[in-house]
Amino acid sequence: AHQFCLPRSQMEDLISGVKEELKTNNVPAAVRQIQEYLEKESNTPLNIAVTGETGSGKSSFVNAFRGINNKDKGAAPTGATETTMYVTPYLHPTYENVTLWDCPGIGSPNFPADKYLMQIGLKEFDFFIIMSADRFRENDVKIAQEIQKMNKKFYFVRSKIDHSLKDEEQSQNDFDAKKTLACIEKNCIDGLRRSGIESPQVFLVSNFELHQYDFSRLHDTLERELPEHKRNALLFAMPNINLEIIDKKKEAFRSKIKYYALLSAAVAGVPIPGLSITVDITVLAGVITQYVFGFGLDIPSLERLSATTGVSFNDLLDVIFSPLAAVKITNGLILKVTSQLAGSFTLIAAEEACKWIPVVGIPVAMGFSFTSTYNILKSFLDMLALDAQRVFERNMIRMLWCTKHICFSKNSSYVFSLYFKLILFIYTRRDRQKGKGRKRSEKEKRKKRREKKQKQNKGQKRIIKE
Ligand SMILES: Nc1nc2c(ncn2[C@@H]2O[C@H](COP(=O)(O)OP(=O)(O)OP(=O)(O)O)[C@@H](O)[C@H]2O)c(=O)[nH]1
Ligand SMILES: [Mg+2]
Repeated sequence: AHQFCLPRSQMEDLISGVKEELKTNNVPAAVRQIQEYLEKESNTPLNIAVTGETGSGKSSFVNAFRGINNKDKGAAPTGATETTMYVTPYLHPTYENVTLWDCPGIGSPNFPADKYLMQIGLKEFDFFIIMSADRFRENDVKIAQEIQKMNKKFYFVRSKIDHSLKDEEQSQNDFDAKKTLACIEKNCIDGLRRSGIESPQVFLVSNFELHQYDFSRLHDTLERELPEHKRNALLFAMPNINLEIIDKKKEAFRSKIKYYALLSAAVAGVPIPGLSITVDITVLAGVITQYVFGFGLDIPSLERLSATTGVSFNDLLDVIFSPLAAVKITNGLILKVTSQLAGSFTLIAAEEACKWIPVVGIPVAMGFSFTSTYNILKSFLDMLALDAQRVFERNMIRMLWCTKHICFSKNSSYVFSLYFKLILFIYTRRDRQKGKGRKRSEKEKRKKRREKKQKQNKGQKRIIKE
């Protein structure tokens, strides 16, 4: 299982800092400390260089990894002719600590292979992706050997696999996608071995279908080989290409909940009424915002997803049930939504009351505070992870219609279960149309939910004022 441990001392420093501020009744300073801590947490830099010969799909890979369509405004320019002329950094749209460096093609007159690395500079690259749309050539191997000399890691990515499969299907009578993929991989590996790379790893990828083929294996490998403190940065920047990634994100978030609960308990130990709630709400708002961004459930991420997958934004909103996804999170909203969670407010009220019972009061209040923060965060994490799953399913259903070779990815068994869901969905809809189903149709329900979400978005300003 994925375990990310927070450096204990940092959290201890935060707790003692917050307690100090609260002793002098300086709530804004305490809140600021918490917000700074949360920001710092997602600031580990990760720099990925994408290189390879011209036209191999480097810029398209940079865009795909960032969840951006080649045609979008902020996309790295792509094209059939030599396009990228300078080493260009592209920040991840949600996690600006993650940068993809789009490099020019190796071996063009402007970038001869022997001067290439010197020209692009090694910068602080954590690893290199060496990309080829065909077999890897002398220039790719030269670069790999240079990178190795610098003690850096590199990974070979064979791109445009969708294209290769289509070509093969058109030219072979006994076309078998699985065999073709194995053959392409073997061909690349053999070529690299012959050129002097000892045990090359090759990942087959389509930049237009990251959920397919080897992209998720590439992520697993990177995750294994990256230093521990960088893994989180990579994981959260990853697009939700399968359920496993969503689960990993959830687990990474879950493993931290106890520390926030400890923070909340420590604050409850300061005997000033009302303080604990103010700080708790700040912690909740900050952490839940991290969940929303991590799962790609914020509005800009959903819009980008809609642009790349072709599923309309409203269709995505239809499968999002949590009141905290696809809205701007404010303390007011958190207060409102947590009050609707069964039990949580009773615990918060009990905690406040307990503080005033001499001797036993404070420890009991701390216990209540720990439990309520823990439970609230866990409930929202579960809810948002489920939303992320449903959004992923919604996209997969669309992909089913558009992709031919979907059964050769990690999502294969899942895709079959989706087929069943889809058939079930069609049947229940038919029943309802006949008037045998429930009173209110699914469509109406969805419309209501969407309207509610829009209202919620509009109501934000009012809540802030309050
Ligand atoms: N079918 C398919 N086409 C791709 C894929 N990746 C890139 N392409 C297309 O290949 C062409 C070149 O892609 P780019 O991403 O511009 O390649 P590049 O390596 O950045 O090229 P330079 O900047 O010139 O070095 C574009 O027309 C892309 O749409 C892929 O995985 N599948
Ligand atoms: Mg390019």
